[in-house]
Amino acid sequence: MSLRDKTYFISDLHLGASYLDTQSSEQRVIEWLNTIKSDAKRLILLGDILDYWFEYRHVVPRGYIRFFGKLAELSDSGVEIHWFTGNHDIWIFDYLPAELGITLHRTHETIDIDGHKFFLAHGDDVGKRKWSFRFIQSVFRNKVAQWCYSWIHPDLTMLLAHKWSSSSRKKNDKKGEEHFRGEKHEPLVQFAKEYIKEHDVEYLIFGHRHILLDLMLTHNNRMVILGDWIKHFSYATFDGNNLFIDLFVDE
Ligand SMILES: [Mn+2]
Repeated sequence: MSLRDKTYFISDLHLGASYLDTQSSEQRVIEWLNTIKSDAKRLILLGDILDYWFEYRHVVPRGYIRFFGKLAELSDSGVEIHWFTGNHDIWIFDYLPAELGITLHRTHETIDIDGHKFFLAHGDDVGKRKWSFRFIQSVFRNKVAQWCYSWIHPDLTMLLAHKWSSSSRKKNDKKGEEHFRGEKHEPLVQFAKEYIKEHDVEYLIFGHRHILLDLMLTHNNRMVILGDWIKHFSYATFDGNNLFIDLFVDE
């Protein structure tokens, strides 16, 4: 038995997205989870793990059975799992945390990992954002709006949600949004640079941008944007002393 001492980070799997082969992407993540289960102490899911999800009071959407089962298996075996919601999986309420034994985080948080301070955020609720994005976000997070939404038939809302998600992805693709725009033009880099002036953190880890970025901000502040599981299949590992970024290559 190897020692369980590692913390793993992934984000932006977008499982269930209509533009992905859901079964094969789910399978790939499960294969990766199998490789980490013997030495993982902690697993941090940094948002947009599911492309769309809405928990009703008594009913939950179809799909993701094997993925959820694997998370439950890890959690039952003692792996501490943290799920930070992104802008695609905000509507996780009390079902998944209870069923899977995970800790849910609705916003960015600084947590201590093996004596090191990590600022963790999906990345959609920090830094400079368009007013339209902020507006939509405040509606999505509004309790009354959520309640009203829950009374629309799910077959309809799910259809619309998947259509919206795939059209916004196409738009981003067209605009070349998913490429590094340079430090000055990356809101998360700008945010991190300001944040470390006033806060005592060593690592800042983000998702959301679907780019792979590993940047030393100062000699003791490092920021990472985790990439995604659509084209990068990337993840980070912290072993208590060092942070590594790897790609999960399918064999
Ligand atoms: Mn996102």
